[in-house]
Amino acid sequence: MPQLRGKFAFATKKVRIGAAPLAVNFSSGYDSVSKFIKESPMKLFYSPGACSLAPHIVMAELNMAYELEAVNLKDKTCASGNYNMINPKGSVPALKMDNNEILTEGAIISQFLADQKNDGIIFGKYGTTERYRTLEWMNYISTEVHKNFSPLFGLDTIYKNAEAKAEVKAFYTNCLSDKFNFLSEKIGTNNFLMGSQFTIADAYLFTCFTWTEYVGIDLSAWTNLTTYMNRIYERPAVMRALKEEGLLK
Ligand SMILES: N[C@@H](CCC(=O)N[C@@H](CS)C(=O)NCC(=O)O)C(=O)O
Repeated sequence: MPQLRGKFAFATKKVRIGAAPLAVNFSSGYDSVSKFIKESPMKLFYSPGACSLAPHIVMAELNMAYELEAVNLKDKTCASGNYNMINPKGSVPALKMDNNEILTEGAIISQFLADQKNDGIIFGKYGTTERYRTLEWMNYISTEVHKNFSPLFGLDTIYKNAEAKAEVKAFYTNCLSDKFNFLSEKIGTNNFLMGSQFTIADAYLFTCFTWTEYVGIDLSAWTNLTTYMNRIYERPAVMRALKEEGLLK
């Protein structure tokens, strides 16, 4: 498994790949998603190694034209200025769609991106069981895996008391270990979460697994999961996304 660098500081670099000046339309306008006026490539606001890596991988897998803009999550700045003006939630990812509206929530951004191609490969087509099974995974990863990592990232800043810090760390590490046991059993010897086909759910789970070393969880305790991780690392689109975020040595 390649060593990742950057240590997911969620943050500091300002990278812009072919970024055009941003003209943001702040209306939510979710109902007008289908009425795109193709103006400029979509732009993903990301922080290196953060959960924004998942939709970044999806864009690379789909081989779509896209731009990237790094966000400093500590001071909420990016090349376009005050990130809170772009995404008032203050978190990454955010996607500037090609009608200039902003879409947030990583799990939804990935679905939106896959639906642009709508070939049913990395996300099942509307009405298929595959689509809802993939969504079932997306929801599980978002609520049970991703969000149980979050407290581990803030330990040093939140807890000054070493004992409290250790207790919280043990609690969330155990919690994640339970999820990893379940995932290991479900993945088994399959190539991906959905069996033989890589989907948007794998992009998301892979992203979460890249955080294990940083939070001190040894993923090698789950052989199925390290095999799964290595398989995903080898995908050209994944390597591309990691390189674009400056995470590959
Ligand atoms: N509900 C959001 C949460 C995204 C999230 O947790 N982003 C983290 C990075 S992985 C973040 O931006 N944290 C900094 C902050 O919220 O200030 C989603 O699922 O997209």
